[in-house]
Amino acid sequence: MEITEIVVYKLNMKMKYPFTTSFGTEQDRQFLLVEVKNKEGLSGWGECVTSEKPLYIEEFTDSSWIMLNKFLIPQVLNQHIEHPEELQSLFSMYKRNNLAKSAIDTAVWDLYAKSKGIPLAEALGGKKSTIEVGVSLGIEEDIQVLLQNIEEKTNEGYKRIKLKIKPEKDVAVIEKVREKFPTIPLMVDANSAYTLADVNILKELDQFNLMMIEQPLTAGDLIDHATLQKQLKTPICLDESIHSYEDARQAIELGSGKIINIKIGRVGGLTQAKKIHDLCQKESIPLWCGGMLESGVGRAHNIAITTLKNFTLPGDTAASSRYWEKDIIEPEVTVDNGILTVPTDPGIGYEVNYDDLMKHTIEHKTFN
Ligand code: OSB
Ligand code: MG
Repeated sequence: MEITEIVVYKLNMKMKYPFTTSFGTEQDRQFLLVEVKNKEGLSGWGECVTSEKPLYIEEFTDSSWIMLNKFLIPQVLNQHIEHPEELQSLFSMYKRNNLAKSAIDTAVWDLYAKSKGIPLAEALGGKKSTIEVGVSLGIEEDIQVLLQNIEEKTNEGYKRIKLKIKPEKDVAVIEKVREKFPTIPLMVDANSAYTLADVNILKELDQFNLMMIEQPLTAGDLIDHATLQKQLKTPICLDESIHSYEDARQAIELGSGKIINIKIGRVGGLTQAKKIHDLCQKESIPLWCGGMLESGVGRAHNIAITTLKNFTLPGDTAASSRYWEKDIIEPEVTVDNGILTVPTDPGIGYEVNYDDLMKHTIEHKTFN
């Protein structure tokens, strides 16, 4: 594959509903798409799943824009690349910036699969033709609104419900949820809002038969999570603590959690995601695929990686309509009773609608 042109698009896309986590509320998504083109005129697409502000992770849309333009794109433009795994050595001298790296990595994987005429899932070694998915629900001021949201998503058939929590919006909320929905598959995500000083609150969550507690402690931490896991019956799932294969290996060795949420962006792309997958499979650590409120492009990559064997738990890849009035891909991602059918067309298996893309694009830059 010879990559002859790369286009970076900066988009603003308003979600249907605001989404509130322990770190803030987001409704206007600002993120990047990367299109890599080869001589034959094929396009591969990747999403840089940043936000306007560095609230979830240290990267943000403008920092990734610079990272891509100044450092990463020159590494791949007009290069001959046989396989997407070669990006590992092309990018390795640049530290972190995984969301930016992932945008190119995923686009090159898409282009690679398209050039072979096979679905991305197959190129990654995935075998599933359908995947089970859950949904992540934001914090609500009004508990009645939250209960209604849970009822709606449960009726739609999502395979598990994830609730965002933060201090003061935790035990009492989950207690009310469990009163109304005693048996639904339920988990919580704290996005690093607690410390070991809150161990008593976190222990109280043990009584609600939760599938897991996601990232209760500081982003990047492995040691305190290991201390906490020893005191909890509920499995801890790591999100913001896992940025690489080495993080995953050390987390498993330390016992920092029993489950890992893989986000393709956070680990720097599909090659790393697959490597972490293989390690976790060997170590009997179940996985699921996390979400970053993606457009259809990022969503398509999430679907493809979830077809790997050890993604045994339902992830956050809900239908396009849960986020968008109209997604930028065709067809849009649909979910039927919690089951998502993996596309079979080459590459990501969805077409980017160029008119819709340009409607949301505030700036774009072509490299050739
Ligand atoms: O922690 O998993 C998270 C959204 C933005 C940033 C971080 C997270 C999330 C979600 C929503 O939980 C996942 C989704 O529906 O895409
Ligand atoms: Mg999370």
